[in-house]
Amino acid sequence: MKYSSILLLSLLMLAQAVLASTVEHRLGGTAERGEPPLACGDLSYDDGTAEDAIFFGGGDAGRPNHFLGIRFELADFGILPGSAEITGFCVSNSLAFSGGPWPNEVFVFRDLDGVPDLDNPQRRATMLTGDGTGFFETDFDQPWRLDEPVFWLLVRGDPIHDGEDFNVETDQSSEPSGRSWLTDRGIPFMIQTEQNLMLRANIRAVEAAAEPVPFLHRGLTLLLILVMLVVACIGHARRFSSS
Ligand SMILES: [Ca+2]
Repeated sequence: MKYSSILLLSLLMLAQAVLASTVEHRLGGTAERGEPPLACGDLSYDDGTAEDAIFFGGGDAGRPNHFLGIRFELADFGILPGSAEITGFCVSNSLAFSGGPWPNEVFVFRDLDGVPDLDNPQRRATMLTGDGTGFFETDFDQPWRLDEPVFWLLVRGDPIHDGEDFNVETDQSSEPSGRSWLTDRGIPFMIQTEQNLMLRANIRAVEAAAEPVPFLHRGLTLLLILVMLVVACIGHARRFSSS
């Protein structure tokens, strides 16, 4: 193995170790179970029951380089790009924690070479979770058409929630889907989580637009009508002259 490869591998292992030390799990005596299973959402990678929750040590919901969420692949659900639009989301809220609920900002992003296009959020809305009162569900102001095979749904730090806590529940009883990601230092330090984050997308089918009548067809139709009128006039004139 080349020196540069060893260095890169070492840096990645160090990054994961540092991140693992800062990302904490919230279960352990303080949580009470609410209303499982999660009975909302159209696209999901979780089994509907939360075993745990993740946060970043507390008070980091105002920091944009802290985010966690899911990379949805439409092919996983047999959906063709352009045939559906995301209308909103739903998120698990079955575990109650002291101090909750907390407002967190949820964003929809395009995929840009395998990572979220953070500079161009497509949709956003605020969620409120952490008190275990049942799932939270909301619609975006406008739906967003899913024209590409992948999109991201992320809970991301935003200055409007400065000082608030992150709180995203996790399914740890089913196999990791490989679609859940998190970071506390931006895109270069994103890692896949073993837990399936319990954030779900709500979608609906896009109705096919009516086929516009081509201009050429309209022209031919008008020409045909004109010819029929001329023929009718000529026939009428002949009958009139012969009578
Ligand atoms: Ca579970």
